[in-house]
Amino acid sequence: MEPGDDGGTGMSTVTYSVPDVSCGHCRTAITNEVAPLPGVHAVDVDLGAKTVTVTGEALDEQAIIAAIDDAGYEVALQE
Ligand SMILES: [Cu+2]
Repeated sequence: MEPGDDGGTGMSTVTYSVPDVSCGHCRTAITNEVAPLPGVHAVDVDLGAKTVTVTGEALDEQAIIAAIDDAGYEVALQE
């Protein structure tokens, strides 16, 4: 999926690799840190793929990385 697939509303999607997520607690901890950030509309933690996908407007990639780090997880931007 490409950023901007939704027809130009300014929404984009960024996926992060978070290798240590393993259970619902991880999902809740990360969601609670990332969801309140400016522009974030949705946070999807995939426990199988070990990724966090954030959808929103004018996302601050570094702020999201810092938030996941604050939750206690190693994180990298997934290319
Ligand atoms: Cu967990």
